[in-house]
Amino acid sequence: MTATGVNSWEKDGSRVILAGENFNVEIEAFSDKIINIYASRGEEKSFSQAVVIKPKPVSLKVKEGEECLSVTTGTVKLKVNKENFSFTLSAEPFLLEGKELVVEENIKSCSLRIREDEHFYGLGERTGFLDKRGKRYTMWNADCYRSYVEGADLMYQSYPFYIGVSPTGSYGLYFDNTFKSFFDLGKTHPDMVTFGAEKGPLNFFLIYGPTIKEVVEGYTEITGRMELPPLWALGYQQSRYSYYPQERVLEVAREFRKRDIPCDVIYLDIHYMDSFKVFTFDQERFPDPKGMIKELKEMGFKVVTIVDPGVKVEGDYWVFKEGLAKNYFVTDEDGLVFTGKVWPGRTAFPDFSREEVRAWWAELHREFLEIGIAGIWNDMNEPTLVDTSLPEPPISTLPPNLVHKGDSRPMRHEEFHNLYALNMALATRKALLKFKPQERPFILTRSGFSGIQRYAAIWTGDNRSYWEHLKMSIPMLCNIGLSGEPFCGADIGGFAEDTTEELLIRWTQVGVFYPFCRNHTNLDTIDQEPWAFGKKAEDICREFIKLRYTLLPYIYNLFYRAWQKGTPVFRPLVFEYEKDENCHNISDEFLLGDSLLVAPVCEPGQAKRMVYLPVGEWIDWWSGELFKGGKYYVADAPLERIPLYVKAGAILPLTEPQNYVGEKPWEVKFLLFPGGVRGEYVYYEDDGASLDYQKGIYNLYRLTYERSGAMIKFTWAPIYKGFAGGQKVFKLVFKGGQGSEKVWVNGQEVEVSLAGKDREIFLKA
Ligand code: MIG
Repeated sequence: MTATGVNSWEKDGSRVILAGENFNVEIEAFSDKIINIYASRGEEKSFSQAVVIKPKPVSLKVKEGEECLSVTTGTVKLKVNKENFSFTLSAEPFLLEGKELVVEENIKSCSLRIREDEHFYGLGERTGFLDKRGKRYTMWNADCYRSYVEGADLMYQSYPFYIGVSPTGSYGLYFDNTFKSFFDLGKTHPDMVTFGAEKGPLNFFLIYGPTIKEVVEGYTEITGRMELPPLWALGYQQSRYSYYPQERVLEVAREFRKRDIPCDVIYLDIHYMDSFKVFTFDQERFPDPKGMIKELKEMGFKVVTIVDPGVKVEGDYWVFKEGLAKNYFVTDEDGLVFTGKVWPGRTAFPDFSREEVRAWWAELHREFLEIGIAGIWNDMNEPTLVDTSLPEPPISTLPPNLVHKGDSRPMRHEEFHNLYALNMALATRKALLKFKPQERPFILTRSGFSGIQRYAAIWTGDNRSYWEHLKMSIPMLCNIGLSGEPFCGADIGGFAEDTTEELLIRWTQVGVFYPFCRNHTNLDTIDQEPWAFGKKAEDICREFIKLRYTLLPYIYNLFYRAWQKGTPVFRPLVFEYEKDENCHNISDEFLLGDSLLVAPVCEPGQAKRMVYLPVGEWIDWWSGELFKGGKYYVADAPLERIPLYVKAGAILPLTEPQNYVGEKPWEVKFLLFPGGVRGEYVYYEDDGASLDYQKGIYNLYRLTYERSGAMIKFTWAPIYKGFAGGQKVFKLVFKGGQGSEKVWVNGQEVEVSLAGKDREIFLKA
């Protein structure tokens, strides 16, 4: 508790400054739901690079009482106790009630009282279950290869953001501090959240919902949203550490086509390089990368190469020479270039905090991008040091006192550490936009910080081929999605150690629903391609990978929503059903969008599992059977099936599977699953590749569905037309089996009796 109180206050438009004895607190409204709180001893307020929000003109109203000062935006009210600087946050006319918050005397941390019925989500990439209550986490990017288990603290990425959910409404808290920080969500004091950092400002945003959806929307207003990915990046992707030589890469690609397994991307891991020197090719292993890429392109494959930040220290290696000559590497306090060991041995680290270094790094991609490399994969960018000449090499990072010169002011590594990967991604994005100005950039990164969604997709690093890790990927990806990064996935099959036939099947069945869908494995592990375990596994994997391609229009539309509102693609049930107590900690089921519920099998030998279906009606994807929600069921899950349900009333845009995106134009058909009473779907369509959509070159259609008794009314209407190259005629399929008697389309009766059969009609664009 703090001794200091509010001595005076002053209002300036959307800001109120409360002056205390020992510190001031500035309250600034960025919108009627987004409030920034900054405690200082008078320093100038600034935000980290994660923050991109522009304040909307909101005028704060202040009322002074005997003991309290109330500050309101109209929607959110902060009551400040003048005695001790404690706040009570509430929102009217919504429910958020009495969230008490105390700025600690040291102004390094802050505490909030936890409600008994409160649950916590977000915090990005974290191990463990969905609800983070009772846990403590440190925000400090680190390679967690060895510690990747349930109790792991440090992970590759940091998102100092959580969502508190209780029956009185949801709120979010984003702590804008890039130093090592912590969140204690009721671990040390069961009824208190405490967050803070040793260094850096106590500067945070409170985001009012009242729904989780609106909190995420607010959070991504603060930290930004992803743009649309190129469609091919939503296809199935194949990787290994490492496919080489060149002939092996081609052979893997040919296998996919020969075996009729769709695949869009193949990855080149570190062995393509000459002595692990970035921006080089090993001449023996890859004598003709350009020819290889061309041949792959003819088969419909894209190539993504790994690029690590560490630049090998070697006198006549041009990247090192240039970087050294231009002073582009991170140095110590005396200005000496820092070197540490990674794959190439001694390496120097580009100082991505500076625009000129990012521009240089971008330029280094020229040749790679000119020979047709489609996307870039950034790894080891925590950044990680590992002396690979040692048997059990210790993993570490750059020392805290190194110097980053920065664009506006210098920073020590302790401040820039968590932003290193973000800025490397920014540099990489610059490269892609420079050398492929007509194309949407694709970047995959291992490390990141809040805001990384603006530049890159992420994968969850070096998981293991364990059933536990298959299971863990679900809450982990759910929470990453809630933390503003929709484009995420885990290595399908597991990275470290050997996978098994059954695990690969089960993992592929889940992985085809990951927003980012890539199979990847470690050096020296057994093969893990979909055909690696013989016909049975191959047939099942093929069927599921094809299912992903069938679902691509639906998945792509979820990315459209992510672009618009920051809405996650891969969602926990609680995202859609936050009032349903049963959903608060479901970690072994998830939703893809709002219409598909997936209940994976995460244990060997299991052919049935318990499934919770939330309120409403659900249709079994495989059998068409209708289930009442709000209940638990025992679902059949033989090896070739994963329990999968469609929300009744849903409209899903699907297409025929193909070998790769763009092989043929999509022929989207809408599947309407009657049930429930109404449904609405907005369909988004564009060219899937260029940046034209940002200029309004896309189409939007609205489809609605209403059922009363035996009557179904359906409407179809364009709501925006800006893209002439769109599909001309769509098929609409009413799934039968629900026994409706009459179907009307745009006011015209088209069919009597659906009972038991599907009925197709055509919709003109
Ligand atoms: O551990 O580049 O997480 O996906 O295959 C070594 C080699 C460094 C770590 C990445 C992994 C990648 C591997 N890398």
